[in-house]
Parts: sequence; structure tokens; C-alpha cells
Amino acid sequence: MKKVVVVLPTYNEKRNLEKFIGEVFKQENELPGFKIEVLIVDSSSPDGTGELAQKLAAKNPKIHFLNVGRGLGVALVQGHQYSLSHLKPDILAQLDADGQVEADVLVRLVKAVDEGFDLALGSRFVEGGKNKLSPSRQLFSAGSSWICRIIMGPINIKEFTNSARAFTPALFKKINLNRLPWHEQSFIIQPAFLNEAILTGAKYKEVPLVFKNRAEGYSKNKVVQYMYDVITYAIDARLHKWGINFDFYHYTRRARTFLKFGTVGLTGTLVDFGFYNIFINFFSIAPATAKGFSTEIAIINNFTLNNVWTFKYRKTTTKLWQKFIIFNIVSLGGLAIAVTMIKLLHMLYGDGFWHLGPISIPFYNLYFFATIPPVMIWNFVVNHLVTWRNHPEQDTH
Ligand SMILES: Nc1nc2c(ncn2[C@@H]2O[C@H](COP(=O)(O)OP(=O)(O)OP(=O)(O)O)[C@@H](O)[C@H]2O)c(=O)[nH]1
Ligand SMILES: [Mg+2]
Repeated sequence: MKKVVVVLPTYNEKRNLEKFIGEVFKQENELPGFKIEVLIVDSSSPDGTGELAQKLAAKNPKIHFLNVGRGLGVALVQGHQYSLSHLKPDILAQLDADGQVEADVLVRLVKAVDEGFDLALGSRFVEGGKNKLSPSRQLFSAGSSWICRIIMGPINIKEFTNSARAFTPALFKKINLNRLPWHEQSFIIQPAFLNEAILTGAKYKEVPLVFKNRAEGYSKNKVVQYMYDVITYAIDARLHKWGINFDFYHYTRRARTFLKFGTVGLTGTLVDFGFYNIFINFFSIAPATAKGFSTEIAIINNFTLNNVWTFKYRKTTTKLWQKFIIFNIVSLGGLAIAVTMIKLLHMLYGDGFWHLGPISIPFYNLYFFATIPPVMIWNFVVNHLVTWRNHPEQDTH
């Protein structure tokens, strides 16, 4: 009898878990010569999934339990490591525990590995596969895989982002865990694991998979963030294949807060410009007064967006109104930097035009653009270090 150990990562899946395990075990009927065991890998779910899993494991020797830190990558990698060191599997497998994937994919995955493939991939996009999600989620899953196919390769793989997989212990041991971003709290583990597996020379096969909407619980996938991760990871992997070992994924992930801040700054500039024009044209307000009001509206816009988006994850000790006052002072500092810079540049270069083919750009506009990078850096650094200063020890969970 050969043994398949299926890793089931769970985070708040109490209402889905037991039913899904039942469905996984049913697949034994279609897999003569194999016995199935499951390893539930939970990250201290607040809904009590871990307690339920421990109860199930105590009742059934084919159910195992492991608690790990947060993140899908941590759950999958440490799950398989535990499986190898404690459960002696012939085949390693993994499935989402929320029941979105029809469990019969396991039969096709295991058979493919048994036929001699090192890695079998569940895929919604091969013949027989189905994606029953909402149209927007379908676009998102198809888009992520296309980005991987084109930028990272190989082009012949149709689905990069699904968790349903089976592979040999030998392949898992060959994966370069140092290059795999498995510590990140991101679903990037799926395309990244696949990429690293292929770099080891793994023979792979895609098998059809049916993917449904969730019956219970909620999604832990953050769509926009995931898209960003997929694009930057795919570029990283492409550079690596070309022999350029620059940790693009790592650095762009670290730079994410800065990029969000820059995006907010851009919306602020548009708001400032828009209101400035509205006040002058529709309310006949004098330009200087209009600028005062439009800038303050832009400051409120930027403050709100930075608070609910850019720095949302920060645990701060200051109150909202205190942050707002500091933010205004910081913005005034930025204004002072910009005014000083323009004054200096004007003293140095005076008035004139920069001729760019048929277009002539007045120097005063060049001065304007020159102020953007230093002011943005000033605003970012001070708001990062003061306004939304992170105090992780405030986190009581
Ligand atoms: N152990 C562990 N499991 C996780 C973590 N995050 C997600 N999971 C599990 O990974 C699987 C996939 O997560 P989902 O939230 O279902 O993501 P998804 O299937 O892409 O999104 P939906 O289609 O909206 O469900 C589920 O079984 C989750 O419970 C985590 O931090 N730790
Ligand atoms: Mg899911």
C-alpha cells in the first residue's frame, strides 16, 4: 500500500473542514493501492479551527494536526516538512481546505505522480477543468496565470495559481527554499513553488480541476495585492532565468508602502488642481485663496487615503486627530522645501525655455517637477517615522 499525505492549510475554516475531509477520504475508493491521510496545518485560527482539527485527529489516526505561524507559504512548506519527517508519505499532496476544489482532483493528481511525473498540477484551464467563480474573479485567476505564462514561463502551463497539487518527496527535497518566498504572507507561494520545481528539472503534468464558490467562511486572498505580487515575482523569476540575480520581488514588496504613498500623492495633485480650477471658474475666488482651499482639500484627501490604505496595517499610538495635525504640519514642511527649491533654482537658472523638438517647456514648470521627488521623500519619511509610526507591541492579539 502506498501512502498519500494531503496537507490541508486552514485559517478560519471551521465550518468547511470536517465535510471536506470526508470528501477527501472518499477518493480512496478511486485509488486502489493507495491509502490517504490528511495533515491539517492551522495558523492559530481565531474561530477555533485548530481545536476542531485536534478533536478530529484524536478520533481518527489518519488525521494529523500541526499548528504553524501565519501565512499560506509557511503552512504548506512546514506541513510537507512535517509530513516527510513524521508520516512517511510516498506522495505529497495539498488541497485548499475550504471545499472550493472538487476533491476528485486528488485522484487525477495522485495517478499522474504514480505514472512517473514529479509534479501534478490541478488546473481550471485545461480540458475538463472549470472555474465557477464570479466573472471578476475568473478574470483575475485567468489574468494571473497569463502574466506567469508570458513573463516567467513556461508558456505551455495553463494554471500557475492553484493549490491543488501532488508531488514526489524527492522533488520537494530538491526545492531551493532559500529562493522560495515561503515566509511572505502571500499566496505567491503557488506560482513560486511551481517555478522552483521546474528549475530543478521536474517533469510535470496538468490535470483538470473544478473550482467552485465558497460555501462557508471568507476569502483570505487580497486581489490587488496578489496581482502586484504575481507581476513582481514573475519579473524576478524571469531575471533569474536570464542569470540576473537581483531580488526584485523582495525589494518591490518592501517598496510597496512607498509606491502606495506615491499613488496617493498623485491623486492629491489631481484633487488640488481640480478644486483650484473649480474655485476660480465657478466661484470667482481669487487664485491665491483658491490655492489655499484646494491644497487643504488635497491634504484631507491624502490623509484619508493614507490612513485607510497606505498605512492601514500600522499599529499606532496616536489618535486620528493627532495624526491629522501632524500630517498637516509635515505637508507644510513639504511646501517650505518646494518653495525654497524653486527660489534657489530660479536664482541659479532664471527664466527661459527648454526646447524639446516642437515643444517649449518653460523653466518654471521644470522647477515645479523638480520639487516632486524631494517633497515626496520628505513627506514619506516623516509620515512613515512619525505620523503612522509602527508600534507592533500595541498588538495585543
Ligand atoms: N494555515 C494557514 N492557512 C491559510 C492561511 N491563509 C489561507 N489559508 C488557507 O489556504 C486556503 C486558500 O485560501 P482562500 O482564502 O480560500 O483563498 P482562495 O481560495 O484563493 O480565495 P476564495 O476563492 O475567495 O476562497 C484555505 O484553505 C485557507 O484556509 C494562513 O495564513 N495559514
Ligand atoms: Mg478558497
